[in-house]
Amino acid sequence: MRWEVLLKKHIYALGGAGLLLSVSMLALPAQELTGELPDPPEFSAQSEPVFVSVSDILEYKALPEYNEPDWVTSKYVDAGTLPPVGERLPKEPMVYKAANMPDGIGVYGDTMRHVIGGRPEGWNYIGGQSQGWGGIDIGLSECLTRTGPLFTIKADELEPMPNLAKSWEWSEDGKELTMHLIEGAKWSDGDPFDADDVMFYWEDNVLDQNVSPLNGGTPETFGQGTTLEALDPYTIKWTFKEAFPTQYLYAMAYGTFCPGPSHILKPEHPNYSDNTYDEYKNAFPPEYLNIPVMGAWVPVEYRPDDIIVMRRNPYYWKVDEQGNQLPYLNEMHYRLSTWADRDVQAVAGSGDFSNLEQAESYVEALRRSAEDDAPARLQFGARTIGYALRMNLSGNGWGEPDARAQAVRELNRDLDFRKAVTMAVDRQRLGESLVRGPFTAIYPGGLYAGTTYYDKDSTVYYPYNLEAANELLDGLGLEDTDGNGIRNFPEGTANGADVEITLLANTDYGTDTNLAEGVIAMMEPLGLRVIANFQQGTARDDMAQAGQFDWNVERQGAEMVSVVQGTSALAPTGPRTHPFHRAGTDGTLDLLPFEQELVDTVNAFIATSDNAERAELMKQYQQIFTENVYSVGLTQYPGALIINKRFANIPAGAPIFMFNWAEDNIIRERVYVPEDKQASYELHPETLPGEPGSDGPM
Ligand code: BQZ
Repeated sequence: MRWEVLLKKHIYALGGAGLLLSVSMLALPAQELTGELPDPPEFSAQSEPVFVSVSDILEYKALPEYNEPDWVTSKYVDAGTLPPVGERLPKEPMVYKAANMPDGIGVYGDTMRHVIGGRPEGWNYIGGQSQGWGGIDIGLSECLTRTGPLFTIKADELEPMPNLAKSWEWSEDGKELTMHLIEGAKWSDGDPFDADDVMFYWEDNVLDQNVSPLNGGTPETFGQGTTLEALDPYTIKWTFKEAFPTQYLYAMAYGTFCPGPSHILKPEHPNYSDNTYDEYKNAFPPEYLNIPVMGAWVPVEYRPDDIIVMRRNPYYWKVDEQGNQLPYLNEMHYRLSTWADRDVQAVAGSGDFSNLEQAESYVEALRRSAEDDAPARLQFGARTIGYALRMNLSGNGWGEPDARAQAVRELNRDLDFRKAVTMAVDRQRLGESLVRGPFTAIYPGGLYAGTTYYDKDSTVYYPYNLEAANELLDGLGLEDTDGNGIRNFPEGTANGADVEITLLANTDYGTDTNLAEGVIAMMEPLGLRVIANFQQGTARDDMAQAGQFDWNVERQGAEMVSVVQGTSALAPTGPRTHPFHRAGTDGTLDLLPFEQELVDTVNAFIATSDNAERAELMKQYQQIFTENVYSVGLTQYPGALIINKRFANIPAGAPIFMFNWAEDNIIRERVYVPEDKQASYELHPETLPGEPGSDGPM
């Protein structure tokens, strides 16, 4: 109790006269400002993955015979409204090996009931629309390679798994990569999947500056000057500037190389129609049902603010070793609610799946799932959920800042300013404000403790130190000239106004706004007025992408966990690859010197596959990042997968987030419910998707 009261008292004092106090502690040497980073509290993941090779999981092979649910044969094939399963499958389907399935070959039936907090904008993923997240886009979109399940792969064999690209080979000099697409696979409406779909995504969406594909695929995501061409309907060839940039195979996975149905989208694209780019992006609203997909389930019903229902894809191109066409589950539900409700419904058993990721819900979820009659099991993974305060570092116009915002950008670009902010963040208190117990760790920023490339000795930590923080701001000449407790810009900057900073955060998550409110409160003793700009998910994402923020509190991506996934986002390696520093109005990046070092380090990492060299490069990255407070780490904690106990084939140790989210990691197409446990939740039993754009299932 004592320190809290103390702190409270201390703050008020500082708030009023703080500026005076700090004068006396001038010239504290820099190294005095750093300190020993406390180790994260002991917290062992509840189950370990079974580490295997990619070839233990799957292969591409023609099988003597194929099967499907009996009702598909009797109601559709025999009725002549659907070709026999053998004709619907590719020459060599992807075959999942039974030995790698935790519970073996499955049976058909049942539904997985997801609850999500997002709302679908429409089905044009490559045109930039979100489908509501929570596993919808992950389930609909199949990509050239796959990385979600890589948490089970032996570290020394780590490489993206084949998917739509079933094999590839590098040229002698490593500058060319020839990829072989799965042959004879079809979209869920029976239209052939081939290089046309790949090239439409690349040429008319990634390379087209007027289109921003969802999840941020840009030309630089695959390397400056990289080209892609189709050699024939099932062969594509990449040409890179550097040799053997195996790194880009990760970028060919979810979310940056997942082709869309060109036979449906191309006619709507401005290059092939009179449509505007906006009309192209919005050409397939959520009401448009049966959009062709390569994924296992197709949307057949949409009730706004209520539910999206999906039915099994009759042309899905993956089977088990007995030739049973996947998926095993006939239906997927996505109830449109909130992310917090997802946890509640999963532990209550009225929902089937949740990524427990909001620390505020942990205690209740743990309590409920510990009861004997709990419908769901909960398994914690490693600490891969992390939040940071990110400052917009563009000084040359990204997001078209006004005079006030431009002045804030200049402060953001000042190391002493960022140091002051990070030292005013009391991470212990911030973590405990979310949840007590061994969950949250003191996170200074950069790569996460406990992850592959993390090195503690390379991590610079500026402990909580309000006095020194105020002193640094004094040193920047930010005086409270009008005595209202808020520092002012120096004369000639933003009319000497109060230093006011807007803070963007996502209202879809309590954790995001709680942390943001914590930051706002902790900046007050510094004499900085931080103003909440809390936005709903999609609006927040759009503002963040467009650079319309001074600061934002954000849950970080996979690049901070695995480094190898999303690598190009670790530094501004291209004009539109980085989350908080993108090109200004003149298209150039005004990088700070240490940022250039980070870019060079990341590019060197991409250009080598030598593990020792890579580990060394990431130590340099961590040192430069944390020493320069590239972003202000707020907290880091483990997430937990909540899954209903009736489901089988859930891999042990599946993290909710590593290379991708659990909706990908658990390989849902091979998840099943044993016959005796099946429930009757199907809303459209024994139906298949209808014609693209038609109402409801067939
Ligand atoms: C998981 C994920 C699956 C996006 C989204 C959402 C968007 C972001 C992020 C997570 C949700 C869930 O995260 O929180 O548990 O189901 O969907 O896609 O936050 O607003 O833009 O990056 O993945």
